[in-house]
Amino acid sequence: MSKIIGEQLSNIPWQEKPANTNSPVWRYSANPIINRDAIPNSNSVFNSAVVPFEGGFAGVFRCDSKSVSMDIFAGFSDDGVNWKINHEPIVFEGDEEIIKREYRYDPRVIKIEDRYYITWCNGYHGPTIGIAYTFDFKTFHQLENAFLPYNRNGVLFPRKINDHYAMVSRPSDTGHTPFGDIFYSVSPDLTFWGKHRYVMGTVDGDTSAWQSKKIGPGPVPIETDKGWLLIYHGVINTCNGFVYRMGVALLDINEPWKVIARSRNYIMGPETLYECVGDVPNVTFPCAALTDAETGRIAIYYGCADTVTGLAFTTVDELLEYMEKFPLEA
Ligand code: BMA
Repeated sequence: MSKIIGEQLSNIPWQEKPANTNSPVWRYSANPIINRDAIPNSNSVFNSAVVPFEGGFAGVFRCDSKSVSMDIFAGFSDDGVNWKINHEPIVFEGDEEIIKREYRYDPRVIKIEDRYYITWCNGYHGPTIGIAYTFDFKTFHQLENAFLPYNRNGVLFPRKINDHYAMVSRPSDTGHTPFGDIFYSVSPDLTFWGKHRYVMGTVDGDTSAWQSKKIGPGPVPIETDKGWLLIYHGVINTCNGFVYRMGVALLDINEPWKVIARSRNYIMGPETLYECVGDVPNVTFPCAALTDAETGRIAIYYGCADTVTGLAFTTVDELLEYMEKFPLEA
């Protein structure tokens, strides 16, 4: 048995693994949990993030509007399954140059010390990583963008590592980025980021072709007694376009740019109708994970076909055993 290091959260959503499944991750039986019309003006609600908050849960949701403008909205839930999402997007306070909005999408959320931090893909003369904090999910203060454009998928670690805030991200381009590896960066103050280290990249050839085009970090890394569990997305280019699946890696606890283990097989990919059909077909895109230290349970929130939001389950042992069973040799 391996251990998650963190809060005991017996109230996270959970369903037992169905009998006769070979997959280390299994879907919530009533997926999708958030439909595309969850708020009056939404075209789609997907790639969204949640955290424990005041005995229940809070989240930041990517809602593309009916004019197909991409923005992020706060929401609340008692059970992590049924969500009430605000009808208006988050309004940020901060330096007027920085809070100017081009677009915002694919949020991640994490509590570090006394507050909740949100990172997202922020349009500032191209995509980069926006960072903001809130105490109450009502007022939000935006900090400086972490990096120069172009970058996507900025994901904070849930605590400082060697006295520094830490983030994994994926340098990119202005478009749909036909490349992408994961890098690690640190900051003393969440403003100045540096000491950039390469973590891991795509896999050429047919060893692990589902992650041959680009990869990017998904949920906030999960601290375990074996290292940081990183659930990430991997992309293959097919004759019908990109297909997004989920993978898992284990990173060194003090030097997280060092990869201890990584799965050759994907842990979940588009299979159901709501994952294979939508505005962008064949996308499963994880942005959050709730964990329970007591049981090792993990509830993954993921965008489905860029249209709706799904929930899936696994455990720390399932993921570690799967990496051992199907290892990607360095
Ligand atoms: C990526 C991001 C995600 C999206 C995915 C599939 O580049 O834009 O928001 O889910 O493409 O379209």
